[in-house]
Amino acid sequence: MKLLVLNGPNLNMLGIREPGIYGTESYAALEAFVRDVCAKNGVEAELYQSNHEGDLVDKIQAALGTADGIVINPAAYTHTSVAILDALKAVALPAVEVHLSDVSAREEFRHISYAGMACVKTFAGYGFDGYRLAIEYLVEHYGK
Ligand code: CA2
Repeated sequence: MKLLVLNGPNLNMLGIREPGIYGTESYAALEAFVRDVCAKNGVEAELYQSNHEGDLVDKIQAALGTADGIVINPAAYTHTSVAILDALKAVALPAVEVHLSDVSAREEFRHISYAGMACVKTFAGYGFDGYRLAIEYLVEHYGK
């Protein structure tokens, strides 16, 4: 199984600020964690982080025909981006939404998720482990 693991804006800043919300570990540590989970599950993974909405849309489109599923933390674009929602709908691959923090317990504007409307599942508030839950969910339900 091939998965695209996408991370949105500012997640490259992990561990640098706001450790109370996002933890103390770096983005490189998150990548290492995701690669380890994928290896343990026999998954081939492409990891990509961008601070730009169009880049994320391009990457989602490129997954069509090359990936079997998508794990996505759209970060702030979660709450604003109809373009990412439309891209996920367009490729129609099984996608799982991940958030490090429990967005439902934070500001009201974080309660809406456009991307989530095109996702089969959401894991929020589990830190890095949310990515493991998302990968294992896709393997269990869509693996081959
Ligand atoms: O909880 C999550 O994973 C979020 O997707 C993270 C986004 C936020 O806008 C979403 O509402 C929830 C923010 C990512 C920014 O990450 C930072 C990391 C270190 C320092 C500052 C921001």
